[in-house]
Amino acid sequence: MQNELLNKERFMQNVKDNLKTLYRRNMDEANPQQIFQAVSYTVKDIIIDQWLATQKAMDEQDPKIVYYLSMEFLMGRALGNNLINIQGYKEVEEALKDIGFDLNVIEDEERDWALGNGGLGRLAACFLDSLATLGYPAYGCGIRYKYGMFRQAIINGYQVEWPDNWLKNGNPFELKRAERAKEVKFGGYVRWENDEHGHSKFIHEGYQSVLAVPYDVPITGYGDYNINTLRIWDAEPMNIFELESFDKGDYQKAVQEQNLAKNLVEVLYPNDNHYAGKELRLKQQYFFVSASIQAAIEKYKKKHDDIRKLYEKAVFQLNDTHPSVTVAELMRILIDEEGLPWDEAWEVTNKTCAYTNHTIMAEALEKWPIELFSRLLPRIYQIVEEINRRFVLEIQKNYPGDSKKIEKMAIIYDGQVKMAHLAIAGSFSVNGVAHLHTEILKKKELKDFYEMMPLKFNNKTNGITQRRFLLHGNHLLADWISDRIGKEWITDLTQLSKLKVYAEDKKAQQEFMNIKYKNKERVAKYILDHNGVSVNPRSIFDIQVKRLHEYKRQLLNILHVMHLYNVIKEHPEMDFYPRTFIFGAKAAAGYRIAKLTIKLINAVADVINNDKSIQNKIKVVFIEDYNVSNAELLFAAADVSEQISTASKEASGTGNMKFMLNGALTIGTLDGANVEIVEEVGIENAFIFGLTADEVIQYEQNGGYNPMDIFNHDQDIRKVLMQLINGFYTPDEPELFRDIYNSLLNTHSTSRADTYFILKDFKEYAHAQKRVEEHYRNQKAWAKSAILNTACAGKFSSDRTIQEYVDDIWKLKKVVVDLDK
Ligand code: DL6
Repeated sequence: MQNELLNKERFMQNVKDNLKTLYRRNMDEANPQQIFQAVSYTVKDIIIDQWLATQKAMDEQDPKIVYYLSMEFLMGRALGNNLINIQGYKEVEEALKDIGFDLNVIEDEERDWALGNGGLGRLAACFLDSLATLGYPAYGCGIRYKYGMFRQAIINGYQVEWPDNWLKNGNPFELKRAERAKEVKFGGYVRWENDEHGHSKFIHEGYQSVLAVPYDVPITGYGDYNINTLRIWDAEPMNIFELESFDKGDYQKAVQEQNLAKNLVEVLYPNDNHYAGKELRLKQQYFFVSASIQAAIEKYKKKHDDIRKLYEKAVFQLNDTHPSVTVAELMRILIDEEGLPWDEAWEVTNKTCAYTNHTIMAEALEKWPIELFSRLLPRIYQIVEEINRRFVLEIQKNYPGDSKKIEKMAIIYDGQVKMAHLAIAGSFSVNGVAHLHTEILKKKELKDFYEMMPLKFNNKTNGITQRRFLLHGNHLLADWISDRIGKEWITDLTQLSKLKVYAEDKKAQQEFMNIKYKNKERVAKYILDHNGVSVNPRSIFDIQVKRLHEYKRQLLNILHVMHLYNVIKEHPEMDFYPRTFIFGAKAAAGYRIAKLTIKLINAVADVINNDKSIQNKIKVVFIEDYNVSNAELLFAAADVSEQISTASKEASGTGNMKFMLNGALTIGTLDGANVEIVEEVGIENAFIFGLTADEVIQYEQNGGYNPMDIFNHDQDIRKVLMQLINGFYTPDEPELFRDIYNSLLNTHSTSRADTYFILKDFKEYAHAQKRVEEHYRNQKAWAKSAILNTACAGKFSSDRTIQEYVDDIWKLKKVVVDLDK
């Protein structure tokens, strides 16, 4: 076996032994789920020594550690990824094949670890993979939600949400660390008391507690792998066995604490780029932040006496504002528990916290009513008040007499606690996630902060891990690449540029397109099995998979499909290259217009897919329950990558990078990281259209534009829009899509008509789609562009992103692990 820790015979023997101890079964009696569990435990056994060795090396070398604090880690499945990273995938695949099992089928037995919504959570997962691969000491800190991102079913064209009971069969990779549990307190009141030395001391009383219990999950790096840890916190009642409290008549409190623990980690909030303001969400935030910071400080104090130097050994990266209560929690511990004076505590906090902004969408900005915040976290609120008082003084010093600045920048204002402002004030670094996004933060969204503290601001363009999204997701292409340029790309993605010489090589072009074809066949089979729709792998696979959000403009895509259908119906003789439009998206459960858009896509699919007269020229497919695992298949099979957000709205995007890596050509706006993708691959190898970010911002500042002008003058668009309200797609309910129609044209709603400039960009989008078709007809030209997309994707590895975080923000040193020690 490639990995010397893996010996085929021993591995299979261990699988058999595990089957016996876990299920009292022999191999020939076991079902795929049982095999999955037994194989996973065997892999864990292999990993565990290296995990121990990494921990030991960390203890000895005492490096600075990054704690990546995130409400979301969208990990996907672990088994395949671990096998890839310990370099044993093919060997285990063979070993299982020898006894009649297909590793793919076994992998399908694992439920996705869907502890995240979309881009932000998946980025965190990619970062963990890169940190381990590069050998940097890191902990991911998050929540062990009992139910992750809901499972989506499509019933009668509508999204239906099912609970994601991902832990139903147990999680073979996790380790419960009960001995590391921490108490987290909510509610109550605070008072001050003088201690025996006359120092005033803070007393918190009447609170409810929960016990935060960590579950550790190994994060394998690739190759000479380090094993880092993802620590996800579960909640248990503090006093479950303390009958004493019943004796005191405190039955009520005991029950409340049990309920608190039960509810706290029950479910992930399914909102992406949208803040719902729920009390439980703030509880979740404080819960995992408090437990994680307590654990980090405990670890630091094992080896160090001087808490004022915490920042030399720890950095807390705040993944968006969700964990920004870290700033105040750290202050609390430093002041109340470690006895530091305010100024010293503030200096330590400021040198230890760093904040990443992931969105400019106003509705995603977290702000909590003072009433709720102070009731739930009374001591934390006091600290935030004091941080705010001092921050406002600083603003006044910088801008004497300018009350507008205070209005715009204060942490507490208008009855609300503004979490982004707290994060910025308390951090030494503030970064955006793509060049354009960071510029918009500096020039617009966070302009005042940037002007007052320019040195804090920096950009870190996102990245993705090639181990999951090429090596695991696209075996055929991965092998083809390795045959041509060797395997270094697996840990150094810039090596892909060596593929450029193949872009015009006829044989290479053919092989590349053949691989794409095979991957398309795989997806065609998936679609037939799951949707009952037969699609032609020779058609252009045009894919838009991401969360459903108005700004991502799935609506633009489907309106254009409706337009194409009209054109084909009107001109049946027209030469039209067959196209399969594939969508995959979950809508937040309460996001009405997004859910209606899903229904529209499915209604259009029903009509078009069943219209024999168009001879299969268009097929429309909605992939149910889009998730990390089926995403891997889709990226590998895409010809066209739809990245069509309203310019300025998508902070970065990471799906765009995954498609590019797999040789898809982008049709997109100059938004987020699309800008950098085009810089790398050349505009001639992508299809760029639409308003620029500056133009969008300009329109927004002038109150928008009038979509009625377009409706009145453009017959194609008018026809499509009328089909939304004349029952063309839903004859039984002609009014079904009225709200979508209204959102584009009208008037009835309080928000601007066509907020996301769909009609404004429609014509250019349709034109760009024509260019796609023309380009695809020239298979050589297309193959050249496709190879170049893969060859130019080197920049978009999360290894590069992590190295930039390390160099500019975290200042970490690699841990050297010696397995023989
Ligand atoms: O940075 C990761 C990812 C970006 O690629 C997406 O463009 C952005 O929309 C997403 N942001 C969020 C914000 N959620 N909240 N809050 O998911 O981050």
